[in-house]
Amino acid sequence: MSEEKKGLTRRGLFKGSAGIAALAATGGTGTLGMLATTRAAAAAGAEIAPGELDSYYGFWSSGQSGEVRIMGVPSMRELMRIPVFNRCSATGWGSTNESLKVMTEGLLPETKEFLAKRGRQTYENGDLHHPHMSFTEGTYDGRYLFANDKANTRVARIRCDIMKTDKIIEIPNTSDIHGLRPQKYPRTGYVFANGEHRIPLPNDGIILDEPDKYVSIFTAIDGDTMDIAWQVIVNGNLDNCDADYEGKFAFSTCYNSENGVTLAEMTENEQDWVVIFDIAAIEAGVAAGDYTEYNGVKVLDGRKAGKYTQYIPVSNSPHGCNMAPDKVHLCINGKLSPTVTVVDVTKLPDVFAGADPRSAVVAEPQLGLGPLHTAYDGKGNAFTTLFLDSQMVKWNIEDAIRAFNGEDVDPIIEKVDVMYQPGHNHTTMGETLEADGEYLISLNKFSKDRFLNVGPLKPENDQLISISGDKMEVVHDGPTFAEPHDCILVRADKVNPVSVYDRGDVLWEDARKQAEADGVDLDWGADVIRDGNKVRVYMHSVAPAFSLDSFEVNQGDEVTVYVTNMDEVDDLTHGFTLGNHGVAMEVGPQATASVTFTADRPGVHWYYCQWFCHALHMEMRGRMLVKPKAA
Ligand code: CUK
Ligand code: CUA
Repeated sequence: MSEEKKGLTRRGLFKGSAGIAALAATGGTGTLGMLATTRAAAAAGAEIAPGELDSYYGFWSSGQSGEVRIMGVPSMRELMRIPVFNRCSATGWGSTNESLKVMTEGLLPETKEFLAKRGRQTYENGDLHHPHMSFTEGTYDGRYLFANDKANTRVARIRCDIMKTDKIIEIPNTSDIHGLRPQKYPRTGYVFANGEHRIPLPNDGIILDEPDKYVSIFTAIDGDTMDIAWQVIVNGNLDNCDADYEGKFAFSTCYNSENGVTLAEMTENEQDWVVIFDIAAIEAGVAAGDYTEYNGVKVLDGRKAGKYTQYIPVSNSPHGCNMAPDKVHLCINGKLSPTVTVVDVTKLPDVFAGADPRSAVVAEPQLGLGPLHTAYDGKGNAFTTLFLDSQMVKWNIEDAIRAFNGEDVDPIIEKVDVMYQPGHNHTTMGETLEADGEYLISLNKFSKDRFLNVGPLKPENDQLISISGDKMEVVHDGPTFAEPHDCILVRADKVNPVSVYDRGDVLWEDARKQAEADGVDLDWGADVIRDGNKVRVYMHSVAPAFSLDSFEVNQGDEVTVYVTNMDEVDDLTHGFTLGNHGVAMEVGPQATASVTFTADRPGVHWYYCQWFCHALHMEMRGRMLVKPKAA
């Protein structure tokens, strides 16, 4: 990667006051009255000029919006949105046959039935909290992103070559997938997913208001096939999770050890747990048949501490669960307690061998009010969000251990105000062995007065903090719509998407098979095939025209339109929108997309290309002629 791409050139240029003066003189502001953050951004190299590329990809969750967003960091420019659990008017996600296949094939049979009764093929919403990239040997490998849907108990996979979702599976036996992390070593491998809310197993109505019989389930998904490898029943509600750098353990924070159903019951105990999963022991248990099968999944019982699970007591209601890139320390964020509990994962084999679970705790610094999540700079320091204090606290892990051992040291290095109420934070490459300590993101739940008032519903505020110097410096404020919980910051050279699709892509293999069966050329077709009351329309597009400028069907026909974009040019996306039928889809260069609908409205209906592709883009259109049924 070039120095330019990494942003080092600018960083070098603008470091120090001389650089800032130079920027003020040449930046066209006319005065020296630059905003404090602009000046700080320039000083930190966080300002990216027009045409310059960012040094990191940011993959942002969008919470209840159900999508993943790609950001450029440090510019904080939003580059793209990847529809996942939501529907998308621009791309047709949720209405094309290709996207519906992804959205429906992994649903449980009873869910399909439930939705079909409501005239739907899939859910229309999702609550996506945790997007994380696949790993090889402890660092990002650029293959996939995985993400959870808390609302409808699903896990999705996004292909990073084309930045589209290619698999969505519903997780049986559990309710509301929350925490999600990929296995870091030797590779992903497993994707670990926490079922947050406790339900009866099976949840068939036999057990209702008997909360002591509810269970929570930890799921391991095979990231290559997106099949469920195994599940483990645990005690308490699972919240967030992570994995170690040796492929031995996974961890989950666990609240509600009281097994309560009301807030008062759930927060009654002084202590909750972090659950430790021994991966090799669980695999051996599966091989030995020590499981019960529910919905075709092998479910092991880890409710009692034993060979599969251990429970390390921590303060009531912990939240974030973050493995440090030093390969040793796991931070459990206190939430209701002002502490972070530091577990030394090298001591976990002793715990499984019978040592006191608390013997693995090596530090418990008091950091401030409402610690939710922790990120790392790869230099021994940790950064923890303080939700209630609206602060980011930088602290040193070794100093925290020394203080825990009775030495008179303060592990806290610095606190900086963020606006306001931060949830997740994330550092550049911070959840990998290549943590580089350049930038830190604070995803703040409230923006209050930071932006123009847009009514009662305010945006969130994502702040970028430079951490490469001695002092933390907030260098950017950025509003975001509902609701980033989590993000990852990936060095740009780790991600290498294509610009033009491969005609051999599996995405349209169903279309390819149907075209073959119809004796039609999917690539260059201009054909209308009638098959009873089913009509298949094949057309291709080369700017600025579709290969069919009209086709005729009968009222009541079930029509499938296949559009193949034969342009081979970067960024030359066409589309197909059929007026008054709720049909619109993106067709990328060298891609095929298809959509099926009933032609129930007699008359003339125009279809047009909805991505501005050419000087004659407005002329890129045609007519569907629908012959009325004989009266
Ligand atoms: S959770 Cu939202 S701030 Cu779903 Cu990772 Cu902590
Ligand atoms: Cu093709 Cu616009």
